[in-house]
Amino acid sequence: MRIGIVLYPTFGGSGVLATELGKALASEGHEVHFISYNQPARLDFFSPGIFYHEVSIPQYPLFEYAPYETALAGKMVDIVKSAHLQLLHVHYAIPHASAALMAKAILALEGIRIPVITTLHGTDITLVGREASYEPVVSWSINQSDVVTAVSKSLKRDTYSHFHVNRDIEVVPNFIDFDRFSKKPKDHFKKAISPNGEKVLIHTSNFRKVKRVGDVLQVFRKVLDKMPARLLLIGDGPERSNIESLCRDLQTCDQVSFLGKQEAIEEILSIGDLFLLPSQTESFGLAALEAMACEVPVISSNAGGLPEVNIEGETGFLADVGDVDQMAEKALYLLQNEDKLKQFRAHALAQAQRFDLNSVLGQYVTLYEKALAE
Ligand code: GMT
Repeated sequence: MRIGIVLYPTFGGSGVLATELGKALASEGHEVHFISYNQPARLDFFSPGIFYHEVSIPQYPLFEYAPYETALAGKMVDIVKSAHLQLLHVHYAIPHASAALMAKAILALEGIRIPVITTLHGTDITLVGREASYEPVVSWSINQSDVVTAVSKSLKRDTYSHFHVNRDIEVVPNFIDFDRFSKKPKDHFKKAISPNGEKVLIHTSNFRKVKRVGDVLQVFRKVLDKMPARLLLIGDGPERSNIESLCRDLQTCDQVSFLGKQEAIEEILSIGDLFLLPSQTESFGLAALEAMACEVPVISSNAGGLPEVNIEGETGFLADVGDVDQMAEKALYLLQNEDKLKQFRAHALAQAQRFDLNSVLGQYVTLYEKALAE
């Protein structure tokens, strides 16, 4: 198949997922054309069968806000025609779905049929998409897409409850590539981070408010009150300076390392004992899945799709959003009990294996075939 993938090029979950999906499709022999405003973060190599098309947005003095959606739709029209694409798979509804539908309508006038598959990822539904000025366009583009997928049952439910949607939504979960994400022997690194065998807690995110990174620090403070430990914070974003200042207020700075954006996350996860994800909302929680694939149990909130990924009392524990006491109590329960920790590590890996890339890839391909057949 010749597939166009429209995505955000940043380190965010939807962009990472879309890039990995495209790479996997290409390795199965499909021709994949990525369309975005920048080179996607994990697409920095050459591979036959993978193409990247940059959307450039012409500037004009009249524009206070450059019309990205128009430029994106125009680019899609161009690439569908020149590369003879058979379908467009857009990741994150805003503005990718409506731009794809605009391209589809333009192409229809020329007798070209191009199905649009829209994957809803999370904040496009639970947060920003609900804004009154976006909602009608998001509802319309979900209803008009040929196939719509959501990354969890929870996100599917949220879509029906927040939007005027009257069509089927398929649940296709996030996936993990075990060729990359598995526990690596990194003893030298562990020794450098925790020379006296301190337990290592890890959090990864884009440091937006929705991730509640402050809760990560609060939980860590409570753990530190009972035992020596280290906290590794991976990622960067708007809340970073607030978190640094909270780190000073809580007197945890000597035990916390801000690692910034990291490419080889699996190597860092390999030295982890516990992963913290206390998000306000989380449609799936790809970061938790990546940790579990590296045999790291998870303490998370019970928001959104997290209970579908992190199984209470098996792969980790869940608590209400903001309940840092409960999260710290459960963290200590595991960190102070070697046998339990070992058992939870094994369960975390087994649960991650249910989201193996190879099985989820097949689900997308089946949906592509269905869209092409209609
Ligand atoms: O929250 C992020 O890290 C970014 C966001 C995105 O769309 O780029 O991630 C969302 O999509 C991921 C991939 O499907 C999910 O695993 C995340 O749970 C989801 N984030 C939220 O719902 C907050």
